[in-house]
Amino acid sequence: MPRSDQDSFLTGANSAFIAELYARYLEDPMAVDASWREFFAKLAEIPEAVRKERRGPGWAPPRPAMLNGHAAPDGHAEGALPQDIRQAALDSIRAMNLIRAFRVNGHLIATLDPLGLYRRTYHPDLDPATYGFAAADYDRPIFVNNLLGFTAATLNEILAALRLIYCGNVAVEYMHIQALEQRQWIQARIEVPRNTTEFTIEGKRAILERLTAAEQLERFLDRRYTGTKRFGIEGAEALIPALEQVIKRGGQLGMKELVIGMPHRGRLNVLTNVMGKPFAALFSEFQGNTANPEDVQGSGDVKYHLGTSTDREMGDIAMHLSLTANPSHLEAVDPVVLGKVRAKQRQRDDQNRDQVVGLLMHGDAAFAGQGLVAESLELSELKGYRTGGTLHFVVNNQIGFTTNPAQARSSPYPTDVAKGLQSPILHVNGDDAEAVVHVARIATEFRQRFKKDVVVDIFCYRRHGHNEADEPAFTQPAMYRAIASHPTTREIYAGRLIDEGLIDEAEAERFSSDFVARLEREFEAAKSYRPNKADWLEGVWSGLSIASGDDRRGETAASQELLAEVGAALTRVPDGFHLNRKIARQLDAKRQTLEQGEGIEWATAEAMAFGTLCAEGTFVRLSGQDSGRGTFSQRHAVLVDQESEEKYVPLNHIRAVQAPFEVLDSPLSEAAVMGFEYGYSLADPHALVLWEGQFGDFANGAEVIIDQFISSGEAKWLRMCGLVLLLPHGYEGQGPEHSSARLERFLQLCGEDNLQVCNLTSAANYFHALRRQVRRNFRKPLVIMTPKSLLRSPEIAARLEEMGPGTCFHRLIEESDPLTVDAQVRRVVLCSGKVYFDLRHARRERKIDDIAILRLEQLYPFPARSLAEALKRYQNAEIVWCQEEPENMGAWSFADRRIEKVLASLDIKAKRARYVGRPEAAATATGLLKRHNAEQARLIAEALAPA
Ligand SMILES: Cc1ncc(C[n+]2csc(CCOP(=O)(O)OP(=O)(O)O)c2C)c(N)n1
Repeated sequence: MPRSDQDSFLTGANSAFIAELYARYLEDPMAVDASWREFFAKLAEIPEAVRKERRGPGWAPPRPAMLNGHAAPDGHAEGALPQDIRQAALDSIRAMNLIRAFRVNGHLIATLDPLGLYRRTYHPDLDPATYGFAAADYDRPIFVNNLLGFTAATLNEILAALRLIYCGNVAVEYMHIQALEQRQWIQARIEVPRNTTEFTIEGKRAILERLTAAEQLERFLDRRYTGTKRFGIEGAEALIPALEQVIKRGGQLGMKELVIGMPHRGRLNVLTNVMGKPFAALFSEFQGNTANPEDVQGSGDVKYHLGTSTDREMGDIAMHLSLTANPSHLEAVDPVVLGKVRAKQRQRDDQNRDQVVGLLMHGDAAFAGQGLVAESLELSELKGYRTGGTLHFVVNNQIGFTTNPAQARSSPYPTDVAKGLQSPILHVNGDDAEAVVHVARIATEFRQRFKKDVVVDIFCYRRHGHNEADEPAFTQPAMYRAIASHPTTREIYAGRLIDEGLIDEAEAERFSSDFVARLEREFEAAKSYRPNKADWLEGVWSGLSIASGDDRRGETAASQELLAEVGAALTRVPDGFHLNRKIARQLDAKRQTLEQGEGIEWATAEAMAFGTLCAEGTFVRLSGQDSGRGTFSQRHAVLVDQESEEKYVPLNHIRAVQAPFEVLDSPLSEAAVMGFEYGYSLADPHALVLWEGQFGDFANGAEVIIDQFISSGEAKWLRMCGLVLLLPHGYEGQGPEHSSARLERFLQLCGEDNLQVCNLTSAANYFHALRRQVRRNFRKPLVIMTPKSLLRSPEIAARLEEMGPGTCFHRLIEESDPLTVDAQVRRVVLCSGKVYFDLRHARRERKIDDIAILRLEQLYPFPARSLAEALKRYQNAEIVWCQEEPENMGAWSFADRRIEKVLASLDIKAKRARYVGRPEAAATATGLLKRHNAEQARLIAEALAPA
């Protein structure tokens, strides 16, 4: 069907144009465009009723067919008069444009707001007059070619159907979707059934029962714990039956597991009424008891952040549900959930991605405001991150704390950010519980059918203040006056079922009293409720345990045979593969170092760690910006055929049966990608999962993920994670933004054995650190400061035997140059990272033999025992801490007191370390290379200065 976006399309000149086209068509059907040909042909089959109407009163009597000077030939199909057809064509085209306008913009006048405060009733796009219809046109039949299920219908009938489908309590935005099949599916799904679901009586009763549970739980909490924060769901109770619908319909369509993320609002309700957490457990937490057994350590967290998991059964449907614990930071959990979904899909071999599905709930202000939402949505279709679509439910209570939508966003809806993803947006009035369940069903079906994100936007209200102790009338008096007299969703729905004669008042009341009686029983049980176990080492985590002791090397050495096998695979390409010439030379050099067993560069040692793990059956996943090649062109984990651009990943061709190596060039996001990898590592402790920063500096774009999840997740939620962060770090004169990964920040986060922070200067140590991560019986996040200019340096290169039998990771590397006798060593310089090589180089050049230099490869857990062991030799030496970072950065503040403690335990002269390095600074580094060089020379000179 030809169409135009212009409102004037059907008026004046265009009407003559259509007549002209029609005349041409009658002369020669092939003379007009195929779509017009089809249209006129269909019009010729116009039902008799429509034709009669057109010839009847109110119509001009048939004139001799003369259209713009073209005589219409006689005898066209079924003898309809051209004038008649011309008018019918105009009516049809007008009606079709009107229908299209409703499909695009019907939502603008939909009855979405339960409070009716922001309701629009008119929009010119939806006014038939805009398309040329006059008042007299409303009652005559119009041919609409099977749209809306009509062949022909009056304008009144068409409008009634359109309002029902597009402007009622459900409003669907989908015309922005480019995929025709998806648009057509939604159209068919909503237009023919007039955008409603006919629920069975049991279905309706189930909805009321869930609404009752949602409402009564909040009331009960309000009564028993008046004034305690619970971020109640009141006003959005329909969310609860909607989630039930996802489980039910999803189960029918192959879902087996839902990974859920949600904010504070309604969380206690979801935890209990959907996830099945015992009410007694919740009440016990309200009474101030911990969620975990007393003997389990950790800080614990507030009750509306806690996660849980459960198995739900509904008839013959079994569904595993896991609600991910999250911090207050709204939306930060989004990518974490996505990563978990992806990992679980791999575990289940869910290649179609229909068994494990992510479900995210959002507040309207947060969904529109937090950039992490857009970053997370962008992962949706990407290789390596795709999860087959997420179900999003926005609890759109039209307020964010005290902020109105007009201040919370520039876009018309909070959901507009998802339009870029071509997701359908299903807006719904939260007071119409059936409508909410209906859209939840459509969303579930759409996700399973098209494997795409879909958004349900529940327009609702927040019955109380932001939390229950807050006074909302300070800022929104009119809204809260309306809410005060507004019936609850349950009351509305119970009334509807009573009106429909399905239940009576007494039964509705019984729904409530039965549920409250159950809550009372649970309340009593809560008094003696004791959580009997922490659930953190179950399922895929079983067999792992809590980290303990100081000896944490693990078995990380590889056999010579395995090293040889991986080395061979690393330097092998398939026959006929057109290798880039430079890469070919690099591979030759690599082969040589491996054969000679020395000079093995950083990236090769890394590949050897990955390769040995994969060969041993451990899946390795590395994700970061440009990680395939490596920011510094050092990795080349993916080789590209120079003719066909086909990709070849040598580490996936070590042996016939091995675990895969997945290396991903991530989108240009830090927070979402790091969050995703964190989620992945939460769900799969047996994979080595790594996130890499382009430069370490950029990791602070993901600070929320680092602070709120990686460093504290185990203490808050008893959730271990073995994620590795690779952060290029080192002062090389590249300016303030390519020097520092902010080592000091990570060190400041260290406490309670929560992290491992390394600043590595040896490729062999890197090999062992990576393997160690998955070769011990516990998991801890590992932050590694990695080299830049040193990547290809022989100084950090490894010997093959340093990876072989009998070798392991070293937290501290002792002096290895020949020096004077220990007692005459006048200074010990302690350092970490790249500065070691500058110091050693200068010491060798200046032929100094009475200064020892020790490297701390791991800063946390601090290797106090090894350091004490190393320092006790140097009876008479002073101790210097030397770093290239400014004094307020780097490891100094962290190391100072720990070194002091070590010295206090020793019977040697030195009692404290002296600082040598750059003075404190606001920016991490100078932007001027000359100044950098001068600073660096000065600090090296000072560290090695005569006494
Ligand atoms: C990242 C972040 N910034 C600020 C806050 C403080 N805060 C908590 S709730 C809230 C309002 C959230 O509004 P909305 O997303 O609409 O959810 P609602 O509470 O209305 O359900 C704010 C600003 C937060 N929790 N997280």
